[in-house]
Amino acid sequence: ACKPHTMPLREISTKPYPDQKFGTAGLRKKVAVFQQPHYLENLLQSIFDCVPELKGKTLVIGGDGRYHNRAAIQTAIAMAAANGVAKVLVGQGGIVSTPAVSHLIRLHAAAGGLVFSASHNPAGPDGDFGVKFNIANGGQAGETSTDRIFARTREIASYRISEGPKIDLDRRGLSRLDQTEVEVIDGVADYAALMQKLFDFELMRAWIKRGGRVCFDSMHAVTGPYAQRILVEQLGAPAHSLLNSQPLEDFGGGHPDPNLIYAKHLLDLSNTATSPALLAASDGDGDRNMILGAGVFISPGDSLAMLAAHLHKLPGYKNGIAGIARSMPTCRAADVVAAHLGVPCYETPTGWKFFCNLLDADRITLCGEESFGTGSIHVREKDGLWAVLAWLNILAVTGQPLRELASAHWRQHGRHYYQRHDYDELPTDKAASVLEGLKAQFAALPGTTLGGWTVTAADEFAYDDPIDGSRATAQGLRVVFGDAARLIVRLSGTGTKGATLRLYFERYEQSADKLDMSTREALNPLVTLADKLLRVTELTGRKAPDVVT
Ligand code: G16
Repeated sequence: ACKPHTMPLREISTKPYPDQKFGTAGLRKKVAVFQQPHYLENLLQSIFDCVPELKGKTLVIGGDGRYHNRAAIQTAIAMAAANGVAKVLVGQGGIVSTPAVSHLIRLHAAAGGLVFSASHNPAGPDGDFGVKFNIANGGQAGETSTDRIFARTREIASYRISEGPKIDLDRRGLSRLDQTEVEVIDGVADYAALMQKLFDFELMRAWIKRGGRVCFDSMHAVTGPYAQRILVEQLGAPAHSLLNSQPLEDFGGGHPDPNLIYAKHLLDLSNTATSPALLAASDGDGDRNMILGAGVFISPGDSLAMLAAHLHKLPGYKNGIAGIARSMPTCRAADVVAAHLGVPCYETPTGWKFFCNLLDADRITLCGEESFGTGSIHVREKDGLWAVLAWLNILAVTGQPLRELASAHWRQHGRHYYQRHDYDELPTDKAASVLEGLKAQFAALPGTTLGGWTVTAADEFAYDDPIDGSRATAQGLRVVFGDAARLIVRLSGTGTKGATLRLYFERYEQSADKLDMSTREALNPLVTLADKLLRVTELTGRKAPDVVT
């Protein structure tokens, strides 16, 4: 039933906050920062001011269920009402995954969406919080737009908020706040319906019925309800296939980053005699994925390449793929498949938003990043559960174990060994000195032989968007050794404390006797070479990376 409330709007004066610049994926800060009086309100008002298209239109609101999610959602609804948004769609319990928000925006022709999440960053009163703003195509707002919003946050003096009652986020249905219709919806249903269009649910159900086993870890974050509905209720997987599927405000004290460090238990399980055929995990807001099979870990770059090779076997992609894109630091395995298929492969800066123009223009069907992100044209965000279902469908349609599929792929296309080393919370100047030190050697590097490989190029990556002509500069440093290897260095755009330095190592092997090395063994020569070239220990005082994935 529709309960109308007409309450006065309030114009509240406030000071500007100078630190609301969006990073690689929205604005991420400690919860305490977002809890400062008027902090979130300043940012949201700046969005409403800079995006007048929201007036009179629909706004989708969701979050990953972390601490402060519900409070932020109530603020956003009250401000949407005060700023003339016609309709707000909000997920029940405030829970909607990032890819599901993207889908809801597109499905309901909304003018935009707000996602309250700091992705995989730990949650709770001492953890992180974040805001992402997505536009009408379902993708995150581009840099021109977020720069405008940032500029606005620095001059803003007041914001508008409705003083109406709070919305009951746990009860589905329609209500009204001032002139704005607020609908609390099942955040899972539309997403699950989309997955049914893309994948062969009957075939996957039969595969599970025949004894195919899956283990999916939601890491106490947003994908729990999605996995329960799709994997258990719709595909018939036994309930014990799901781990940590209850979303918790502190993610159970964990770090919902699906990689070999934070989901090591899945790696351990995959190496046992009783391993399920498919093991996977997703992150805080449901956009990342990690894929393993019995006895094999599929790196994100490999996952992208292998999905590209098999995608035409899945119902939603039966016409094949138009092209592929990967972020610059992601290994070049996808490039090899693209060349084999005769489709283009685009190299973009880190950040999913750079894929969106290519997706909108139908230049690409599939895209992915080394940071455990994979997705397709079905939405404008990376999509963790989508990747898991795509792999499940591939296992069901080929009838082959994942390990065999991977070996066959490497035999046909060669293998890209890959690893990322992170140095967290460095003083910004020290992190910058590593980049400067490498840049200073750029002119001298081409033609020199290091560790047995010859440098073919050394540069700072810049990207010219082929659709809108915009240019993104300073997107990371590359030392390229032809097709054989690459060393990439860049600073993270998602950290919340100090600077995070990332080193990426990639080595390509095609000969049959070099396809079964351990990643560590394969990359050791490159790591040694990078030590000499970058002098990380000397410049930062750090002896070893904090995280190796
Ligand atoms: C975000 C972005 C991704 C990016 C990743 C790592 O992921 O959406 O495009 O690859 O961060 O970025 P960086 O290397 O700059 O830290 P998420 O899942 O955190 O939203």
